[in-house]
Amino acid sequence: MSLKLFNARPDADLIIKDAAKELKAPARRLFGKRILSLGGLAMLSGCSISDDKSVNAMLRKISSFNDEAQAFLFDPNKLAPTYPESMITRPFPFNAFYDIDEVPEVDPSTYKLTVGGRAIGKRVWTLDELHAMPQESQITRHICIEGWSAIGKWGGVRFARFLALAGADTSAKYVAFHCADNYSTSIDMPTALHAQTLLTLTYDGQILPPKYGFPMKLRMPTKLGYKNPKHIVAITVTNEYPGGYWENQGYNWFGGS
Ligand SMILES: Nc1nc2c(c(=O)[nH]1)N[C@H]1C(S)=C(S)[C@@H](COP(=O)(O)O)O[C@H]1N2
Ligand SMILES: [Mo]
Repeated sequence: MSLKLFNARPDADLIIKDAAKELKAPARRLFGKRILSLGGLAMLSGCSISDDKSVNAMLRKISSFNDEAQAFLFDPNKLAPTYPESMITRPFPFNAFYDIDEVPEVDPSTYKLTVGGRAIGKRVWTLDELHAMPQESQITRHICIEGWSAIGKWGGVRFARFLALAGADTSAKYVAFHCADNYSTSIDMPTALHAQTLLTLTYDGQILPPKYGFPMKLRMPTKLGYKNPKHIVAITVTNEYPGGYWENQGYNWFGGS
């Protein structure tokens, strides 16, 4: 690695911009103040930047460093802001990796939620059983990485309570979700146990409509939109990194908001 090489890259500014996107403030400010150069970045990550493959490897490394930093900075006791009813965004936006006319139809009479992996409690749940549990609601802001945010009201079961009844090993690292539309995502255990993480069954006081994830959406105001799975059919508690639909395509895994 020579400094000449770093400076020779005509796309150095673009690479630094990409890397900056992967980092959250205050690390991002180091770029703004020009304290971190492309060369400095390569040295920090221990990667060479001689070709595009190694640049990608470096960006991936920064992203996983970012996951660890975010996990470290996550305060399990800090609550995300909540809002009054008057601030609810109407109509609330729909988003998925397909158009609204392709929203999956889940049959509530045959639907079952399964829990797998590191859990020794109840493993199969019907919707009636989930509705019979104590319900909470929250009015919070959903932030999508595609550049929009909206305030909505979701109601359901506190996920920490659900995990306790499922006998989940809460010392495990990850909780993974598989959805009826084949979407998937996974979260860290501290976020799974956060007080505002709800297994939601309703939207704005009504049964969750198909477009918002019937029969259930895991709602986390501490995480970006793509980490909030809709149409969940299976939950797995695991120590093996599960990834996810967007995460496998390069979205940051921790995805805090
Ligand atoms: N099953 C499933 N869950 C999903 C998605 C998806 O495509 N399928 N998209 C995610 C993204 S990127 C966003 S922004 C939100 C959108 O939720 P909404 O339609 O309720 O606004 O759902 C998230 N959960
Ligand atoms: Mo999103």
